[in-house]
Amino acid sequence: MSKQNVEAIKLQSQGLRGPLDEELRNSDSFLTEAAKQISKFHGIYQQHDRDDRKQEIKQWSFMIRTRIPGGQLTGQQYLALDALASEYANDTLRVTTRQTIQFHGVIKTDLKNTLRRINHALLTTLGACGDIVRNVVACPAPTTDPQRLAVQGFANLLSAALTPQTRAYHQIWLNDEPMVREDPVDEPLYGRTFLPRKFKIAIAFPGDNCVDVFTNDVGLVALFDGQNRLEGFNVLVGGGMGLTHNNEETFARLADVVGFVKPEQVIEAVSAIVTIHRDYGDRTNRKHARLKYILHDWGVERFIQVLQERLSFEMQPARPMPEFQIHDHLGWHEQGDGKYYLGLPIENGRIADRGGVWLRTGLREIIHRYHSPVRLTAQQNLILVDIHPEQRAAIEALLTDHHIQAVEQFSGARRYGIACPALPTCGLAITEAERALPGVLDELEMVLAELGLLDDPISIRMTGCPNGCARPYVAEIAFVGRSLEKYKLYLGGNLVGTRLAEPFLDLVHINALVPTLRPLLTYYRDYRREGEFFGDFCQRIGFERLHAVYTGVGETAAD
Ligand code: SRM
Ligand code: SF4
Repeated sequence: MSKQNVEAIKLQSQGLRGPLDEELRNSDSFLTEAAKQISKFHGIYQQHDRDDRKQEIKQWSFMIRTRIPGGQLTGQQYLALDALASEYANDTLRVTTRQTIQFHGVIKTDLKNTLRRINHALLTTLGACGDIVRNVVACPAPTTDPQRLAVQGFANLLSAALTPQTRAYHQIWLNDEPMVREDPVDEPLYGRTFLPRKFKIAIAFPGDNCVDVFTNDVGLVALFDGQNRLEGFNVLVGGGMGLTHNNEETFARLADVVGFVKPEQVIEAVSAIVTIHRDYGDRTNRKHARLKYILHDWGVERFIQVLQERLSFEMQPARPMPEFQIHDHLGWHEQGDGKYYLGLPIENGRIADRGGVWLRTGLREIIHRYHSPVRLTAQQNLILVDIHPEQRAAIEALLTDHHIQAVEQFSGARRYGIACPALPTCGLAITEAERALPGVLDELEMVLAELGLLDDPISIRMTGCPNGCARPYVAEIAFVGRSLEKYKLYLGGNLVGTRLAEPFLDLVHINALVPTLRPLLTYYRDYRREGEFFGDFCQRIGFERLHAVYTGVGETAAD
């Protein structure tokens, strides 16, 4: 669909209504193009089962994405979502790379009930997809420090301030109100055509980049004074991952640091940046429509100038930030009030009962029994919160009973691995990702064990296409779907998500991924410096030499 068409659909949608309501009432199992585009703003994606290639008539179903600012859920909310997974979806919950939960496989006639039940749990799907501000991500580490809680609270504040005002969502899904068509809401922030493209915001703590803050349209890094009081935020603008193979006009980009704002200035500053995207983003070419291209085309100085003109206060220069360290909040940690939290690795975010692991049942049982609140992480993992010391042993026993592995049982590569859903649900997938990465890691772990590297952290990310949903372009090793069963191999990002990886080899067959990495990892084992991570090693050694190592040609001894 061309950009003009999406723009026309948004313009004619009368505040995100379009033909959605009528089409929900007809007997078709699918939505037509206009309703499909508008349904994204309501958190819904039309999909079909891509495993079933023989289908003469496509079996349509829908992915539903919730919006959960900062990934924070009460235990009751988690249990409500868990129940929906069986009642309306495919018996799984999918933790996403933006701290939300997705359902797959919901049929059209169940959409309304599913959305109602999500809303009854005081959650929403409005704005989870579409050309709009998406789920606001924030470091989920539980804390009792009021200053840090205030920082996490900005995820809710920003989310509320940037939510569309239209009543369409309530009219269509919740209230059974008659459709009010004479109400083409002119959104105060978004206008009638919303944004040219999606818009993403993340909030990080100093030194903790668990949210990959540089990959967002806007990143906020909280900064504290010597007394641990929140001073404000450094503002980062223009990050993004999506690109198209063989189209040099599209690229992954890390955000630039543009200034510093006080806590009371954050909402005004971020809203102003959203309006710059709204007003200057490319509405003629969706592949060039993200905010990152404005930053690229204008340069940072001009961007700051335009932003300043839209602010009622003087934006201060950015302040020094401490270096980012590696945090994924997995394992047991004290949370500051005598209680504990437990970060559990969820392989590729899929919460299911499969392969002898009763992950979904086990989590349900623990959360039901101990009323633990839940946090979702941007690495697709889950944190159980507010655990009393005397409950730890019983929770560990429940995990063991359900064959759920603790982080200590994960290799360094599996712990930091992320894969997007790809096949069979994603309509844009070229290759496997979520279903393939565990097998690739099995094979890789054998090599890592042989080399004595099994416990070393390595970030490996796999996607079924170059759109970058697992943020592969900041990983140390990335496999990006390229053509049938073949991937583009990227190397040299870093564990803390502050450096872009670069393409190393194209069109690597899935069976050749680990054999390709083997000589490079052997070389790393032999020549790395004390404590040096693989991505840093690749950058230091340089791709020319790594290619020589890979092909076995030429001088390869490291300095
Ligand atoms: Fe994504 C499209 C899944 C995070 C970049 N993404 C999609 C769709 C909806 C496919 C589609 O348009 O038909 C995928 C649904 C697959 C499915 O079956 O569930 C999809 N994206 C995901 C999730 C579920 C991946 C995951 O493993 O968790 C993540 C949901 C996040 C959420 O809860 O809101 C997800 N997507 C991301 C991220 C990572 C992030 O935001 O931190 C990115 C890269 C960052 C960025 O936006 O630049 C990302 N998704 C894309 C793009 C490329 C956008 C671009 O600028 O080019 C697309 C395609 C598009 O928008 O046209 C896309
Ligand atoms: Fe689909 Fe591509 Fe995103 Fe994977 S990276 S979920 S294949 S759009």
